[in-house]
Amino acid sequence: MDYMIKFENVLNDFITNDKVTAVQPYGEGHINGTFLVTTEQKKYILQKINAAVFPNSDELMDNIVKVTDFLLNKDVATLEVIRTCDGRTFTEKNGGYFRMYAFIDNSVTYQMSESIDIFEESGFAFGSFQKHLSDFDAASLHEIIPDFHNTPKRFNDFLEAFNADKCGRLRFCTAEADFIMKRKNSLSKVTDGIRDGSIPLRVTHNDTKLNNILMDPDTGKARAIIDLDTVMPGSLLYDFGDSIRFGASTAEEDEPDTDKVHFDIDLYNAYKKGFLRAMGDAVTPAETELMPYGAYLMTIECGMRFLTDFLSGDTYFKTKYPEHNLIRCRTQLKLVSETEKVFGLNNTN
Ligand code: ADP
Ligand code: GN1
Ligand code: MG
Repeated sequence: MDYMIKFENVLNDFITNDKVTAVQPYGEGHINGTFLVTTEQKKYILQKINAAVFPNSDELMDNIVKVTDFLLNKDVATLEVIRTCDGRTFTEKNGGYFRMYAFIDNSVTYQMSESIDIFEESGFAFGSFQKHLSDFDAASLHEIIPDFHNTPKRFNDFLEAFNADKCGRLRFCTAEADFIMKRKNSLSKVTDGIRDGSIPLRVTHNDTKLNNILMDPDTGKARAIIDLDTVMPGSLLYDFGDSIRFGASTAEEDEPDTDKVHFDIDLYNAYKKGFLRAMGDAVTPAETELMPYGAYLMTIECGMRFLTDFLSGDTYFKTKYPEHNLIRCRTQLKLVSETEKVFGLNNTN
């Protein structure tokens, strides 16, 4: 497909006095359509916003501008939203919504922890991100995806998809569904804690996987935290746990051979060390105690979401083949059982 031609009218809205020389699909995100745009003078990231996931582009971009402006005021490197020629933060073209970011050069993203140091650095980067946002006005943010990490609600969504079995796929995943069902009473510690005040509500990133950090391949240091679509009020345990579920695994999220997938306690400890180095004593004792549970919770939640999408016909996450969401679910459930063993969590009561 010639994306240069396909997106010509979109690019004309953002780029003047320069000539686009190439447009190609970029990155491994599961949600938006991401393209690297090369011009004679610069590089950009063009994104087609996933309108099914983010139906309100105005509110989405309003959040992102607020957060990036806030970080820039603190001299923290962050995404730079490129405006359209007439000053808008996104444009609507051909029935889609498009935005542009400056391309952050000399950066890489990792699909798994290639070394302990990389993962520790990512812990420091996400911890710093959370610390920088500790005085951000949470009330000024739109709740872009309500109940994003409401795990009991995610379980109900799973149950609905299970009962509907609208694609006839349940017969391929009864063991996985059963594994999740057995844990249905173990999913509410964080939502309960937020409700009764024992866990503080903070401004969190909510999608802290390793490929949402741009790293400098030469220095091994984080350049910027990206994918700010889901910055919303939440728990520190969501950010901590989601990083662990992705980065403390010995394999990629969609490794088909689950024998290669293990929860690695050394990676867990390295991330925790980096995260706490950044957060200092801002972490409460209740949060510290629940860190292993947070890792469990975010991993089973994600496994549940992949299975829900598999049962519903792959309408949410981008997939490359028909069983992709099931394969992803399996890696998460393998990690869940190992996390439970390592930390002695009893979640099947
Ligand atoms: P998704 O919401 O689909 O995950 P992301 O915003 O995370 O989309 O972008 C997908 C990938 O594109 C990232 O993992 C990263 O590799 C790359 N990317 C995104 N923004 C930039 C940027 N400003 N500079 C360089 N690479 C970027
Ligand atoms: C999605 O957008 P991306 O690929 O960084 C998803 C996360 C999941 C993750 C699983 C908005 O993240 O919640 O944990 O896939 N993002 C959204 O890999 O749903
Ligand atoms: Mg992403």
